[in-house]
Amino acid sequence: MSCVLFEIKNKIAFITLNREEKFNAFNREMALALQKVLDECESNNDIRSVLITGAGKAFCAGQDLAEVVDPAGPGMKKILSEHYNPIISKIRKLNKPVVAAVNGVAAGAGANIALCCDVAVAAQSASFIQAFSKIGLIPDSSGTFFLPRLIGLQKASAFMMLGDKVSAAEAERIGMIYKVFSDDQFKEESTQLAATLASMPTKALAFTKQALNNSLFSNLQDQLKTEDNLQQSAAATYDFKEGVQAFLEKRRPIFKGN
Ligand code: LHQ
Repeated sequence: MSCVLFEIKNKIAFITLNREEKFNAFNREMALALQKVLDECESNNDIRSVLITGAGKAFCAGQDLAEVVDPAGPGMKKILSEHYNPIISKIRKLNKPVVAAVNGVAAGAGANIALCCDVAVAAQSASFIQAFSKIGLIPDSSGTFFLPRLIGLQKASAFMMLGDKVSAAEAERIGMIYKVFSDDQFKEESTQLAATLASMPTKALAFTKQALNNSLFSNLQDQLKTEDNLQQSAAATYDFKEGVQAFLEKRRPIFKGN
């Protein structure tokens, strides 16, 4: 069985981290397989939203710690540069919305991969742990970039230094994630969210993502220019014409993603 499952259905790419017995911890094989399917999501025009989840009880327990001490393993140097950093860059650059559907515990790099997605939702029983300090590491996989921006420096510092377990409800309350769904409804609700995103004007969402990426480091004047440029591109799409036409005709728009 493959360590990353990939299925395209109704314009949604479903990616499932699939090392259930290891709580979907990343080894090299899984990290490279995830990169491969993210590339497919980028290039395949039939895909209009992406949903990442975990098989079984956990979302992802971060790095497989057995691999770190395995003399035949990739070694510390490659783990960030060849595994996690390309995954984060691919998700942030992906020209479609990416939903993290956090079905269970998300620890270490697993938590931070979820938090770099465009929309992170969690099941009521899920939790988030910045597990790094407990093993003498620093938070990586973009955690030090996104977490303080999501929840502020104080809570980010405390969670990262203490390695607290943050419940899904708390994560929602403090703005770490978008929403919590009950365990019963989680699969259905997170799929519905991905379906809604897949029905929206895909190019406008990609330009929105580009503008948000830029906003993380720009000043107001630069950001206004970025919005201006991207808005010209959005206004040139079919979906923009359809959206305006549908409004004027008092009907629901049918977006095609181009
Ligand atoms: C695991 C793991 C795991 C292997 C659960 N590895 N087997 C970057 C730079 C370079 C190197 C290092 O890494 C990184 C990035 C990182 O992600 S560092 C952080 C790595 N992750 C952790 O430190 C988390 C370790 N895991 C845990 O703290 C717990 O397992 C959590 C809180 C995730 C879940 O706790 P429980 O619900 O009590 O489950 P469990 O501990 O019993 O785990 C279930 C199974 O999964 C168990 O296997 P077993 O055969 O005993 O049933 C664990 O050994 C295995 N597992 N995490 N990271």
